[in-house]
Amino acid sequence: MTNWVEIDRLAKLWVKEAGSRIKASMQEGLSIETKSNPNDLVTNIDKETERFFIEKIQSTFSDHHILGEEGQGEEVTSLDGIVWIIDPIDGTMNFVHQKRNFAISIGIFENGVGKIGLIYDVIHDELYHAIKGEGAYMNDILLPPLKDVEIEKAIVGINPTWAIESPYFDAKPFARLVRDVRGTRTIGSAALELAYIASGRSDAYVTLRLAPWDYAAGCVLLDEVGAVYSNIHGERLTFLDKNSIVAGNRSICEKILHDYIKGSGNKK
Ligand code: 2AM
Ligand code: CA
Repeated sequence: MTNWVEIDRLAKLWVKEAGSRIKASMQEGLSIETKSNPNDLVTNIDKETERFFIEKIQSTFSDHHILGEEGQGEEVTSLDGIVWIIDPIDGTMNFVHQKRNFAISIGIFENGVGKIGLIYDVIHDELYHAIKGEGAYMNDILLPPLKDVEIEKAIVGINPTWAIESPYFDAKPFARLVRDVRGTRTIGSAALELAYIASGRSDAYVTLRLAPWDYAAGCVLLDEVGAVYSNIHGERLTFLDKNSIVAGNRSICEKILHDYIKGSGNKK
């Protein structure tokens, strides 16, 4: 039988070690490249951190699979078995420009079911972690179940560009949402957006395009506090392809999906 407690112990150890390495590297010069567009950044530290995890996982759990953002693991085309879904640095733009608000994000799945979620806010030394069915924590603090919140009192994470224009979706419902909520925030790391929902710092997160490594760990945390997540059509998220996301407090997500997004024009 799979020893999830032992996997969790090692994963936490490696996340902390990787965090220390990232911190140390920030004293040195970064090598920065762009990927899909001029604002999609990757650094030598993203790649080195991913390699660090790949080496640790492969030498300890030879039968586990690794789906990493920088693609240095194997090509993963199925979620059969145990799959580590890794973003070595989520929020690379923050890492490069702001030197804070980036995270290591690791979701460990078994046959498509999220079993362990780890999101490590390196600079604040805040480790959000969960094992399925055993509650979510921020460091040693157990995170309580989320309570319903009215939309007028909600803090919602959203990138302002989605409320201006989008290649995928009509922007008007997002502009209305931005007007109606108490406040909007853009952290710039999807993993931290989800960790903030799990810890009650934020009530929802809406975004039109994320990859599985951006949200895999966060979904494990969200399950443990009674939060919900889907794509913007209210359908289940998949963990091998890109997805839009509405995540957060159940009451807010239902309202966003039903009163704001439903019936709006999807451009794709
Ligand atoms: P990254 O820093 O690991 O690239 C920024 O709002 C959030 O969106 C970050 O979590 C960022 O992850 C993610 N992101 C940025 N560009 C993306 C893209 N082209 N596809 C999917 N997610 C992206
Ligand atoms: Ca990344």
